[in-house]
Amino acid sequence: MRIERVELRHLRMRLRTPFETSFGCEAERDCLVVRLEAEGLVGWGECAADRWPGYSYETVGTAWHFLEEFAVPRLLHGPIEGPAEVRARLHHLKGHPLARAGLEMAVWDLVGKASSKSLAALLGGTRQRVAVGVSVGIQPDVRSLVSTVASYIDQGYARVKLKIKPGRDVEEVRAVRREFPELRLQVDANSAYSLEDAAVFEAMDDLGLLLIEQPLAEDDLIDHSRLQARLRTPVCLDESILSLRHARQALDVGACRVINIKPGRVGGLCEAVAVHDLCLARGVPVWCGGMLETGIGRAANLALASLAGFTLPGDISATDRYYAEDIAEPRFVLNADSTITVPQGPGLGIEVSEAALETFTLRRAVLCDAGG
Ligand code: OSB
Ligand code: MG
Repeated sequence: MRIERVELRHLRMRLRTPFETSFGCEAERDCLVVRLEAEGLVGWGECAADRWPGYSYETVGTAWHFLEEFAVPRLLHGPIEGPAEVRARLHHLKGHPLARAGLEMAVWDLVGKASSKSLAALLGGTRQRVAVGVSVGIQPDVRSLVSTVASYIDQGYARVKLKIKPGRDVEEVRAVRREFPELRLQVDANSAYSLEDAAVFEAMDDLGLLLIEQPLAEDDLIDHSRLQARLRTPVCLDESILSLRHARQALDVGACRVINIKPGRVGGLCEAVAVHDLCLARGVPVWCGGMLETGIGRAANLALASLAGFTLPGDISATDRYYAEDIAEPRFVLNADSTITVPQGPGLGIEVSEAALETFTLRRAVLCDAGG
């Protein structure tokens, strides 16, 4: 197909409640939305980079630069076969996985619409509903943490992830565990610790956690393998895994026993499926992480999480948990069994409201094929 027109939008959306992690607190979420036009069809993609480089070095600003100057011109140059070709055309460019994933997602949406197949079907999904949980930010104090967790359990979430940071860890997790002895519980440190803090994680080893996510620095597989050797609880890597190669090497050196797959972080859905396939072949459980996406990115995450190897609940919560107003319909709702239904319509299976989009837009650019 020939991509004729590309529109980029920088959005800013207010979160229902501020989200605090070890790298900061945000009340608004920025992202970059990609809209492609090809042969009468429209494809949507979301780049999950944020306003500032807290989770990743990428920001909406760097993604915009990468897409506008380098990636989009390569896609506008001649017809493309499909998503794998996006990856191939950008192969000689370094870095910027979140940016390239946003562009690739929009091509997946186009391909799905052109072939009347859902993204889940294109990726090889095997289930219609996926098990999900909720990621709970750092709260002002232990009491409000316990009551926030209680309210999510009341809403039907059967798995809870607690964000932790130095000084706000063992005691808080213990308090939640004491209140909810049977809860499927896990923690995420977003790389805030070093190996000298191993005692913190050893103290959590008896709390029956499903996993400990990204305790140490993102570029440190060696210390993660030393930490994992000291724990019975599986270490799960998020920030450290930017590609299939990282996943293979992390497993080879015993740096983790579980992997959080985010299509954005690994540069797109093609690479995400490859990481999934590797883990499935090696018997390593995976789950789909989240980045506080809009309905666009969440639809893609649901499709990905429908693959057979996603055996742990994803960070894919109902639309209500994130935004009072979203840019896509339908809104995602939590089923009574702590699952969310995978969209079945063509492509991402959602309708994006251009009017809603407009209200959140800070900046917009249109790029067309110079040749016509
Ligand atoms: O580390 O998993 C993370 C949100 C933004 C950036 C990084 C992370 C997160 C979350 C929230 O934990 C997951 C979600 O519900 O989207
Ligand atoms: Mg994480």
